[in-house]
Amino acid sequence: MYRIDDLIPFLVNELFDFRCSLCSFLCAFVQGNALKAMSTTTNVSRFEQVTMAPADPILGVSEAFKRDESEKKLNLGVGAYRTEDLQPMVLEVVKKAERKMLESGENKEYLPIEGLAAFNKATAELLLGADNAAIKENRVATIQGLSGTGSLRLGAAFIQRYFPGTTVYISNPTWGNHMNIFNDAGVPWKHYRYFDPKTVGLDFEGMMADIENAPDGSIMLLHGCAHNPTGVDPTPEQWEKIADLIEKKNHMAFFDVAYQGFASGSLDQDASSVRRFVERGMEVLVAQSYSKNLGLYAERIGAINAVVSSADAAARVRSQLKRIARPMYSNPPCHGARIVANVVGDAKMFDEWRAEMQEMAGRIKTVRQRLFDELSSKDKSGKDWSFVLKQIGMFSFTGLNKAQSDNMTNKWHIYMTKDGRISLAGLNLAKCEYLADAIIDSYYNVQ
Ligand code: PLA
Repeated sequence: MYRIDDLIPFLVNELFDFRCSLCSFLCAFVQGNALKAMSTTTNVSRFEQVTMAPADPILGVSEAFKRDESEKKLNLGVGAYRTEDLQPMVLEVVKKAERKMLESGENKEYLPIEGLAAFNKATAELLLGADNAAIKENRVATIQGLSGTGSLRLGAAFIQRYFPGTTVYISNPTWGNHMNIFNDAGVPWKHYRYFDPKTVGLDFEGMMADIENAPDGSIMLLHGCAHNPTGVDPTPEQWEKIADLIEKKNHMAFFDVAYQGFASGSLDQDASSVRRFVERGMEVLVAQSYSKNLGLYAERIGAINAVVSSADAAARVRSQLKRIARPMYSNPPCHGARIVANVVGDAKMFDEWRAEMQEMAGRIKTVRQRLFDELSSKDKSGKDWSFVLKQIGMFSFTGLNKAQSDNMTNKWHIYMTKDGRISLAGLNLAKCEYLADAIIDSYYNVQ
């Protein structure tokens, strides 16, 4: 039996709900009819107020390249590896892993939210070294991500949720998408000095001063190796000083490792910056990508790793990263994860991968050398082009300004980003002379 007193709050609630529903129904009715009237009478779309977005500064370059009908055209925009014939390349070891996967009849069931266990194990080991203490002590929370970008985005969402208001410091310049990622995740960011155009090298003093002056406990986004776009990395001694300062200031490093193996040709050497921090017992976030080193651009395979100070904290961080991933995309795709797990988990295939990666890194070094030779022999002014040789990784940061970069594209049909970056991974020996002519023309004849 209910007493009327007990029912009063319930009735009030019901009445309130009914009033709200009635209100929203009436509003929707009026609004719906108004819109219907608008679109039937004036044919105005509700999307009328949506403005045209600008083309992406990197991927938009490939779209413009496709539209160009010139035979001379050359795409040095996006950092995607091409063969000497300027064709995209699928690594032999990837084809081998795919054949193995097909033969074993893998199914297409959902992966867990955190991704393929074998991949997560392999990727953390590749990053930190299989015998790393943090791995042995279960202090690493690894979540498979949608390649480097998606993994950075998960890390950014985690920062927004657990370190609200903390500023992320990003190198100036950097990969253009870094700013978009933190903006969209609602994370405040600022630049730290990184590149000195006068020396075409690292502005180490500026970088250290900015890290020192950032509020204690800030987050420093660092390129693990092969800095994009400058191709300029700190030396091991400078890394040590950067780690000292970050530790002293109680900052946290967030590494973006998009080119492991592509800077030096060695997976271990290219991970040494991250390992240095981890060996000192510092907590770090690390985003990884297999787009470049395994050529898995379209598979969207990578990971976010949180190396923390206890197994207990790692379990909690992992659970929260999963919680962030679930409403974004539910769970990650399996194909690329299986390729990586197969290649890294099989000693023979792993060696084959290393050989192919060294071949890719080697081809880039060869065109780098040839481009330098062409520039030096053609330019009689005595300008020092040796920065082309000193820069590492996929790119060369030419120092060409926007107008000069426009000239490269409009006159010479050479597609590149407007910050003066060229991807040497899209260049071959045959085109080095033509590229050197275009750079010299743009450098001296365009202001
Ligand atoms: N981090 C850095 C520093 C990068 O240069 C890139 C890719 C990524 C992360 C993300 O790559 P992923 O999502 O494919 O793993 N940069 C490219 C491509 C190669 C791009 O802009 O998306 C570039 O041309 O700069």
